[in-house]
Amino acid sequence: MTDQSLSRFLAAEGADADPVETAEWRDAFLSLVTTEGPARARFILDQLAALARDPHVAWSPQLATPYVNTIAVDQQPAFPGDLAIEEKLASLMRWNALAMVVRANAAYGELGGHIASYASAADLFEVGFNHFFRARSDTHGGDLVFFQAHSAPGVYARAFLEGRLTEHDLAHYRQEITAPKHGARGLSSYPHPWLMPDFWQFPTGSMGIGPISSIYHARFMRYLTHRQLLDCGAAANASGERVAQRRVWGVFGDGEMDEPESMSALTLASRERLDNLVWVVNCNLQRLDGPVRGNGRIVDELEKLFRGAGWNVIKLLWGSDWDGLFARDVNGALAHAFAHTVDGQMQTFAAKDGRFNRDNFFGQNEALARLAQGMTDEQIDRLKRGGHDLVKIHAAYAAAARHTGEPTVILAHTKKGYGMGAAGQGRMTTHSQKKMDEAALIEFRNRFNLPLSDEQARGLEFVKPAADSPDMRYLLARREKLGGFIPRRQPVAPMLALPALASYAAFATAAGGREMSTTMAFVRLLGNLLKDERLGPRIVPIVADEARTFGMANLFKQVGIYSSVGQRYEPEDIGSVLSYREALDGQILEEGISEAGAIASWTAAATSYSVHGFPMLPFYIYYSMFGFQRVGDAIWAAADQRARGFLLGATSGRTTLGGEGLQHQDGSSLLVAATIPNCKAYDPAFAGEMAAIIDFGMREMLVDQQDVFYYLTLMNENYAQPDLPAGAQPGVVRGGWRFAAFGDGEPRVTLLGSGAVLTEVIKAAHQLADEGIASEVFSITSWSELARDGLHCEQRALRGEEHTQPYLHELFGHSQAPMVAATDYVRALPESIRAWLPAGRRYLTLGTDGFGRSDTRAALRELFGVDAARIAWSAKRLL
Ligand SMILES: Cc1ncc(C[n+]2csc(CCOP(=O)(O)OP(=O)(O)O)c2C)c(N)n1
Ligand SMILES: [Mg+2]
Repeated sequence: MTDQSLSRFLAAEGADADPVETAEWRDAFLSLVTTEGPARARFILDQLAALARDPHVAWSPQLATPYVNTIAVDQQPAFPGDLAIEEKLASLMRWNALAMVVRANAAYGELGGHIASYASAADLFEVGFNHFFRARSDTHGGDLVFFQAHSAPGVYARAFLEGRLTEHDLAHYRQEITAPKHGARGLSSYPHPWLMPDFWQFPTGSMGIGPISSIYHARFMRYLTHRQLLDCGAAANASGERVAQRRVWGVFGDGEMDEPESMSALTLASRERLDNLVWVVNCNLQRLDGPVRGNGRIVDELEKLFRGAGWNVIKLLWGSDWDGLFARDVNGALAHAFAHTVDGQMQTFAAKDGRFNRDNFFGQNEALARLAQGMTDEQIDRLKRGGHDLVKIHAAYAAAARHTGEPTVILAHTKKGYGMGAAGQGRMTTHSQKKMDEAALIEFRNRFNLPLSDEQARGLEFVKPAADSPDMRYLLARREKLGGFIPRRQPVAPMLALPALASYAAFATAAGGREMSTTMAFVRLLGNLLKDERLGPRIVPIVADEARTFGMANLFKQVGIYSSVGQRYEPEDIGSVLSYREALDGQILEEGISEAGAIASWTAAATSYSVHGFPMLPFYIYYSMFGFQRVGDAIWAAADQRARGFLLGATSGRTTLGGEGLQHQDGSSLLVAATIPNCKAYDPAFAGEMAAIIDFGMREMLVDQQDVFYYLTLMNENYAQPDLPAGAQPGVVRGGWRFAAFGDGEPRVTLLGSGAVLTEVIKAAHQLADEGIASEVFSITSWSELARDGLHCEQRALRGEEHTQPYLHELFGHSQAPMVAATDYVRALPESIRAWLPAGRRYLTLGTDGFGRSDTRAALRELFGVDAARIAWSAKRLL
């Protein structure tokens, strides 16, 4: 600590009972620093701190530091670019981003969009684009950059200057359907890979998903490196150098930090020493409704939180023009004033002009007033916060990139709606402002020196300098140096060679009536796939502290649990064949009790094909109730980024799980899964079906490169597993097949079932046969695939296009017998196919609507009415 910063600190601390004594201590410490150096000073402080922790003293260190920049002026590196050009370019982007939002809303008031957020984040983005964010190229794997979603107009504005988007495209912001009709490219509201598959990589529109996802991506890059699959650059070597480490950058909002997902994995990032991860939190002190912490300071709060979680914290609070003020402020009047200014007040200072700030901030006391002497109101108005100063931002990013051993967060202080003047800067309502009147446009033009006539400004014309201008050449040269344009999503990936079904799943497809649960069968199948020489290493088994529940403990030994530090202890069960084995090249991702973390891991692996050009195949197995219900939004985001992989909802079925009760028994996940367009959801009853679906899915995703993912429910009920008949696979994959006929003569009823409840359906068929009623039984593997097929056929027919009959007609068109369907899920699931059944067939559905409760399977099935007796009874009623 320098003399100056110490005095600032003391000043900020408040009243001092004995200033003379304080000064003696202070002088002693400063002379120690001067004569013995900082290392010795730190040692002495550690000694004193140990003493001070004596319970009688009860000292605990302050985690917050004064409200000043972490990086001292003399530690700032020289700015390695052309400041004037970069500022000019940033101004153009600000304008074009603003113009596209205002134009869209002038034309169609309903389109929405945001101006104020990018206005506050523009400089934070631009320093990244010009100096840090690397694209994937032949020589570098590229950085992963998470852009704040509602600042997307700024990213489009840059792509326009870069020549990747045209003026015509910008004019179609948020008009994705109309744009192609006008020969333009529609620009999605927020980063959506689904909608712009060659552009956006990471969806961040749902707050909190981006932050947690960025952490798990950074960790997944370590996993790939440690398993020697793909070198993503190592952490620092012994001499502290790091060659070409690929980084994950995320620019997020200060309001967004309140999301539980944003915060939940901070300690994972530090525990894993993810120095490949840098977050920039744009502390504009505002969210949508108002201040993030009007009565406190969000920067202090985040500083304490991140520091406590083991992150390197860089505060980027004040711009270069404050340097002189701080230098002259020997008594720490500024730090003291900041320590007593809450964010709500700071926001008011942002919203008001120079005169107001002179009177109300610098006017607080004599010392502050003296500092502001000699400055005009205009100069006071233009005093920049750190996050608007390219030089300071660069210094912070460079320090973050250099930092080893910890992830870094940069807390960047900015003004929301920066430069929007009286129309929006620092205003409570600025977040949702989408209109600017003519005077405000002219003021903005003036404020940023834009090369626009009054008429052009009023007409919201987009600006782009000539291609051969120094500005444009500079812009392109910077990106070329960093490997090309970003964001850019690469949809192509090498194909993976897959083993034949019979080589790894014969035990399931030819089970010969052996008893097992589909969960056991899946675990065995996974174990076999892991042994495949080519595919095996690409598999990522993921669990959230439920591996033992699902009988997967054997995999601990077989493939090991990934640990970035290996295993530093002798496991208690070391002699056992199921020993808990952690290893640097361990394959299982054991995420502990964090479904949010596990699904983020799954997403990182499931998008590796495009993010890294290196396909991986994740299998995340979890309690099905804690999937779509608990982390549904994260799954939705994974679908958006075209994830490829398997989700396994185990211990599924409201009655099959038995004793676990209301909060565990899942009766609805398949229904939610069906709402995700690229999720193929299955409820297989038999091990052979499960294997056939996984086999088909692997080929669809890894060979045919389709952007789909699979959800399979797995059950824990043991029952006899029949052979999968030859030729059944296509029907299994399409969603259903005729399992068998029961009784003598023409079947008088048709019974449908899925999952474990199919066993009840089969029992019912036997009972009916005993009573002389013949039936046929269909195994429905996927209600949602059947419904989708029906809908698809119907739509084609309505449009007058060539169409086929729904597959349901193929399955059920041959008979007029009444139908009864039973599942372990809410009735809406089997109801979803009703519209596409052959005309005239009566159809009754049974299901498990309502809350679960704990009891035996038999009791639960009786209660919900999905047991054999009720199924048989229902069939007879229909007859
Ligand atoms: C999960 C979720 N909840 C709410 C929103 C709506 N929303 C979009 S931006 C925003 C405010 C963001 O504030 P902050 O994170 O501080 O970003 P700023 O615009 O201030 O940079 C809100 C509430 C959302 N996108 N996602
Ligand atoms: Mg904010």
